[in-house]
Amino acid sequence: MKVIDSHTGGEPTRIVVEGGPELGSGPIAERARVFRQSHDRVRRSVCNEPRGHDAMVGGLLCEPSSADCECGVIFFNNVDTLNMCVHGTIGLVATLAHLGRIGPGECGIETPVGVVRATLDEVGRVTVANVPSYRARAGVELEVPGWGRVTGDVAWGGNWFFLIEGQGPPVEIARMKDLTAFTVAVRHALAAAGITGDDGGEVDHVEVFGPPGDAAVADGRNFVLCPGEAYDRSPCGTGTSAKLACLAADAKLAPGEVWRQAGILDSVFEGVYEPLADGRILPRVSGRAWITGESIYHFDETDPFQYGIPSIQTNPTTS
Ligand code: PYC
Repeated sequence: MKVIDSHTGGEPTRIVVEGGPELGSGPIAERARVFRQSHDRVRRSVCNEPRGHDAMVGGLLCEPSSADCECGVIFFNNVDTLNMCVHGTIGLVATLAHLGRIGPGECGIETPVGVVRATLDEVGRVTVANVPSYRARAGVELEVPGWGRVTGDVAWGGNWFFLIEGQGPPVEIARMKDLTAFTVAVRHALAAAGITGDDGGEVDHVEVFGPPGDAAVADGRNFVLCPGEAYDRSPCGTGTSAKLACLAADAKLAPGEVWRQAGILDSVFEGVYEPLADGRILPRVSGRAWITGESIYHFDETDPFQYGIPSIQTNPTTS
């Protein structure tokens, strides 16, 4: 198996470019189901220790089923497959450029939740026209054991998010452990209260917003808990899309106006949106990825951890 590593605003992406499992030629959503059901050891081999770590996001490069796409991709992390991943799509585009498969311009990428279109510019910046996004519920009140009452919005940006403004620990990297404990507790409380996306999907990303470190470069800073217990080192592109949907719904950002979303490391994604006729928005999120390495993986029958160490999730955190 051959993989190419990159990072987007600090968040790693590892694309499997050769030696992945055979998943057939159906739509990527169907192939993602087969991957999840029958090839979980590939996910573990790529993302979990000893080759990976909890923050790693993997992507399996696939042939597209739709003629207007350059490729398909199935993203996954240390615990499961992901519906969509914008930082990973930016990493995928950098990887395809590194391989000489694309140059500057636009390409279509098929994901389990729809086709996204990515544009690579001459200096390596990538803009992803993400899947249509929307706010499903506003002002949801939640009792979070150990933290009290928390109010937030449920929104879709390619994954389901619970967005919280100005509550919980300060959004600063020095408070990363507290932010993780808070957001894990929020996610458990969402599940316990039966709060899901409006398609019944788990709200498995929790996003907390605070003021930017430097208002000259960003409009806000976020902390995003991903499925599992790792936080996104980047500003999270699906999370930025969910934020744009909430800003649009509250009439706080006009179509085409730029929102500069900093992540917890102060790397910045820029987002704009276009309103769609059905009330949803089309978000466009821009950022940059850098290639960090290439590897060939070896699988030794005598190695008890050839397919990775299963990740252990801790109990609900209440403080
Ligand atoms: O950028 O969309 C994103 C993302 C999702 C999970 C980690 N990054």
